Amino acid sequence: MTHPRREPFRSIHVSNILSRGVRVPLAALSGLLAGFSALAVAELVAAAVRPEAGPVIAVGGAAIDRTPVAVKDWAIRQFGTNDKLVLQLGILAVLALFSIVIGVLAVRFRRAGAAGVLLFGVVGAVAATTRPDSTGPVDALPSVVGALCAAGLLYYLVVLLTRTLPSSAPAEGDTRGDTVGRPAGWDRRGFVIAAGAAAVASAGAGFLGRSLNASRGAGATASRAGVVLPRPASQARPIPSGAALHTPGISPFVTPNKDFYRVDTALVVPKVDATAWKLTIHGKGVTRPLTLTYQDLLDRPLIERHITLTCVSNEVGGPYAGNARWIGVPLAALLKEAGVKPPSRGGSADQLVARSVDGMTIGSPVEDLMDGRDALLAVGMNGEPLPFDHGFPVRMVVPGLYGYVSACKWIQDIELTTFVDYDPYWVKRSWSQRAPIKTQSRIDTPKPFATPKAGTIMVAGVAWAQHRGIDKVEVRVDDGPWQRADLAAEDTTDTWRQWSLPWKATSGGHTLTVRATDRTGTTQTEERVGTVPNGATGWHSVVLTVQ
Ligand SMILES: Nc1nc2c(c(=O)[nH]1)N[C@H]1C(S)=C(S)[C@@H](COP(=O)(O)O)O[C@H]1N2
Ligand SMILES: [Mo]
Repeated sequence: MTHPRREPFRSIHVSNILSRGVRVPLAALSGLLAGFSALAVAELVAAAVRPEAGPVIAVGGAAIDRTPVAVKDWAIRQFGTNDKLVLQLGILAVLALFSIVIGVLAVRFRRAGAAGVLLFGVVGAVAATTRPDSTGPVDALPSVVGALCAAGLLYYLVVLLTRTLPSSAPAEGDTRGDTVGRPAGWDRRGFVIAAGAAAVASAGAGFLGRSLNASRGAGATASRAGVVLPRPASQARPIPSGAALHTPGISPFVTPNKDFYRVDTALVVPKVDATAWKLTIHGKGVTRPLTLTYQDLLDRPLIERHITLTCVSNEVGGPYAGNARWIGVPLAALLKEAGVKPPSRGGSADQLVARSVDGMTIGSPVEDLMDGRDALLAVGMNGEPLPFDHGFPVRMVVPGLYGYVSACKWIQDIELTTFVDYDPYWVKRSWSQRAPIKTQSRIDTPKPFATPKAGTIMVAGVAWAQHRGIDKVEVRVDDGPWQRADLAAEDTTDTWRQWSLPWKATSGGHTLTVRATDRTGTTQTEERVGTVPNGATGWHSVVLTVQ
């Protein structure tokens, strides 16, 4: 047998037979590069479609939509407000792992590798088009185009890795003899160039996509910066001196915006340009449908109120409650203008469904919104336009109802309907249709497992029963008698109330427990129930060791 002499030229291109020890990592690298390029290209395409249609956001959002309540509650408990970051990192980790697997598989089964990548594209496309904020089939584009590019890239890289040698002569250095039949060679130079070019191009596409997506919010940011909140026609009553205690460690009476809890399903905070924003009010029993601009709202008489907002997912003693000074348009007046009547006066709609720009739906009882309480279409929070995180340009705030049945952020549509006819987002996910806030009290200080010195210790915290008011807070040390805490002055029944109690602490382990009584005379029940379906009950206690 004679072999043609290998020309020096060829030996630059096909320098080696790929040993198994190198092939697997290179195949894995090819997979990773394909995954990275898919995301990068998708990001760029998403900039042309909608940032929210990108695969990571879409898959993350779809995961949130489908997460069982128990898992969602667990995630909120474990990760708090970082839950979304954890979710996205998780998605990236899974994607990286699958990319590696697909890359390694592709060396043996090229077509299967490419098909695996396409399958991922399909998952992204389905997620994007089935999200509640989807604008249609076009949302599939980022995932589809990204996956096509990645499949092509992976196929090409694998070809370079497993190119058949022009001569069947074993190349220098290959002593393993583990190749059967015609040995596979690899185009080292070609691979390095292709992989490098793919990495650079993907990084460029990804970077460009990112910056285009970021600049999309520029109009919204400018519109927010341009807002001058008018003086409210009706100002919040001044906070009574004595409503805000100065006990170290207690929640401040007014929660600063930067510390205000945030609970929503948005992986990308919606950036809405207020100058282009519109709100429509329509539906059952609406005799005069309304369309309002942001300026229309600012031109109306505004009211300013302190209202304490609470999340139904707040566990006993949990952090998801905050008190802010809101400025907004009274919703009841707008509803009246639209011809809406509450059910008690013959109105045909008993549920108002607010819909946000990100497809969230939140349903509130029309009766409650029109019973005289300060239900607001809020534009301002603690003296500034709503922060983006808290619903800019406009959100609802309703005293006495948990956020998921009242506080729609980034609102854009109000539809009057009935509880029989429509289940909003969380109701479809096993939460109650109606959810007034339950009376709760929380010990802010001392903290659990604190080790203070014996002597007089200030026990202090907050209690809330929005729209009913707090009448009494009691504290119990271990199994001792209930002792009445000192209540700070009441601002309004719609705000939480601070309380404190000096305690002569003796050394040893102790359990402090708190309970509140609202103005209807009802004392918080000791019975522990979880947050699902309409809010937790039970007494908050803190265990500590006095030295
Ligand atoms: N668009 C939209 N609005 C929303 C939500 C959401 O997920 N999306 N979450 C609701 C819930 S469950 C609560 S408790 C409040 C929280 O408001 P905050 O984030 O401003 O504190 O917003 C409500 N409004
Ligand atoms: Mo909530």
